[in-house]
Order: sequence, then structure tokens, then C-alpha cells
Amino acid sequence: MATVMQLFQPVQPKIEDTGNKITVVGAGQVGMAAVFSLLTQGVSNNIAIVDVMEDKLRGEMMDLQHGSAFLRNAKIQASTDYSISAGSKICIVTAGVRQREGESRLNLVQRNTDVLKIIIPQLLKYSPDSILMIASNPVDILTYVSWKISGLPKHRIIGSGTNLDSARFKYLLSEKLSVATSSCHGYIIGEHGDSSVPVWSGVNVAGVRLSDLNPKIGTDSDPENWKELHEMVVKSAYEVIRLKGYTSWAIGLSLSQLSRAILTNANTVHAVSTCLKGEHGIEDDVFLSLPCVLGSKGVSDVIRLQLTENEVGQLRESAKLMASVQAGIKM
Ligand code: 6V0
Repeated sequence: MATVMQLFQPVQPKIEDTGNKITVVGAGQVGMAAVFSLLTQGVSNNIAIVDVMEDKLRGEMMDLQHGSAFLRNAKIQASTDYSISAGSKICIVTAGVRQREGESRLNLVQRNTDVLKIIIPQLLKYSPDSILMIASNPVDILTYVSWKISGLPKHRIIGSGTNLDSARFKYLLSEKLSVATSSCHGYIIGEHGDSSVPVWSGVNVAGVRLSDLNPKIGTDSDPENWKELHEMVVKSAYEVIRLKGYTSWAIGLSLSQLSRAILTNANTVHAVSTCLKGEHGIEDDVFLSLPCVLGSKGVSDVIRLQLTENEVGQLRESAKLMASVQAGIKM
């Protein structure tokens, strides 16, 4: 084009690689919330979105592209063809069916396993060095399934796990204590879902452990009923689904935070789903959440939490439940 020829004196061909490409599979509520968080929080400016619904993909892509003037040099692609995902540093999987009102996450297993059998090989074909981050539910089981399908080393498969549950927990603590969420420290570990375990022994503000102030915290005999906070965390997804049909914003932000940790090689600690065989007496290849150090290689370390006997017992119960569900999956 003549105008272009007049405008530019070519010096060097441009390269496409931004060094921070992320593919999101699933252009549904969770996938698009993740994309929006990644773009607006400046985590990545190079996003590929893959789904099976062509029109939806095109609509989402165009809508985001129209926001380019408000973003930081964003490159946004979308297609049903996985070739657009080539060269991704992280592939986030949010595709699949979601819970219906009142349906448990574990109920979704086989339906979403079948979806993963299609998706994972395609992602690795085009991004063989990428970190896989799984969000589809039941996330712990599907992280295990993705590990099995992919044949990747364990550190490169991360389930979004209880990073979200821990965030919900911190929010509820902050409401109860009237301090900022970022100043409330505590982890929910184990299953993302109904059998998750709150680590009351570690909950603290400014290093002051609430369990030192209230030794009964989190137990049935606690007159202050702090246990209710964890019950609210477990119920919260069901409640949001009842009210708006799905959950999206908080999981999108959670996936964005985990991606930032990986892309910036941050070595920050997050509760994510990782293989816990050998930890706290767990004997099976199950994926559950413990606080992990995240960097560019994925999980570099699992934090050895000093858990109470009761907390270890609950974690092992979750592990048994995972192992029994895994045994029934047709891979
Ligand atoms: P949604 O809005 O129905 O979107 C799912 C998307 O997946 C749709 O656009 C589908 O077209 C797409 N899809 C289905 N099959 C394929 C396939 N084979 N290849 C590519 N795309 C496909 O669901 P939503 O976004 O609400 O939820 C997605 C998943 O995330 C569900 O399994 C949820 O249960 C799960 N969530 C996980 C959370 C977590 O904390 N880990 C939190 C919320 C939801």
C-alpha cells in the first residue's frame, strides 16, 4: 500500500513474540474473566483464546480488541484452531461444563475428563514448554487427569486449587476484623470444594496468631464461632451460582495472580493444587492444594506447613476421596 510505503522505512522485520503469551481455553464466564484480568492487570499483553464456539469467540475477541486503546499494546487472537496458541508460556484451561445449581464439583468428573483428552494434546503440540494451569472443575481431579494425559513433570501442571478459597477466606476475615484483606493471612488447603481444610493454626494478622488468642478457634466448642467463616467459604460458590448462575470475577483474578507469579518468576507463595504424594503421609498420586512457591518453572517448592493432627487428618481424608474418584475415571 502506497501510504504505508511512504510512512515506513523498513529496518528490521518485526518479531511477534512478547515473551508473555498466555492461551486461555474456554471463552466462557471463567475464561473471559481470566482474560480480562490478565489484560487489565498488565500480566500479559498477548492472549490467545480457544473454544469450540466460533461466533462467541469472534464476538469476545472483537469486543476486547475494541478496548485496545485502553490496554497496553494488547494482541488478542481467538480461534477454534489451536495453532494460534503456539509459543504460549502458560496455557490456562477453563473449558468444560460447569456446576448446575446444587450440583457438586465432583459430579462433573467424567464429562470434563473427556473434554481434556481433546484439549491437552493440542496445547502441548503448539506450546511444548508451557506451564499448564487447570481451572475446570473438579479442579483437583482434573489437574491429576491433565498430568496423566500430558505426561509432563508434576511441577509444570498447576491446579488453581484453593488460591480462590484462601482469597474468599481472607476477605471474610477482613470483614470480621475490619482490616484490609491483604493484611489478613491464612490458607485454606486440600480440596477446592466441599472438603477443604482451613489452617486455623496459621491464621494471623501482623504475625499475631489468632489461635494463640483463642485456642478453640475453628472448633465446634469455640464460643465465637469462627468456624462459620470456613463454612461460608465452602458455601460461597453455591451461593454465587444460585444468585448469578456462575462464578467468574474472583476466579479470573486468581488465575491472573498465579500467571503473574509464573511469568515474572516471582517465587511467591500461593495455595495451588499440586501432587501431594509423600506429603503429610499421603500415599496416592493425588493433587490437592498446599501453599507452593511459584516461578517460571511452575511449582518449585511445597511449603511444609506445621499442621495440627486434626488438620493432617482432614487433608488425608480429602486425599482418600480424590483417590477413590480417580479410580473410577475412564482415561
Ligand atoms: P461456561 O461459561 O459454560 O464456559 C465453558 C466454555 O468451555 C464454553 O464456552 C464452551 O464452549 C467451552 N468448551 C466446552 N468444550 C470445549 C472443548 N472441547 N474445547 C474448547 N472449549 C470447550 O463455564 P464457566 O466458564 O462458568 O466454567 C468453566 C469451568 O470452570 C467449569 O468447569 C467450572 O466449574 C469451572 N470453575 C472453576 C473454578 C475454580 O475455582 N477452579 C471457579 C469457577 C468455575
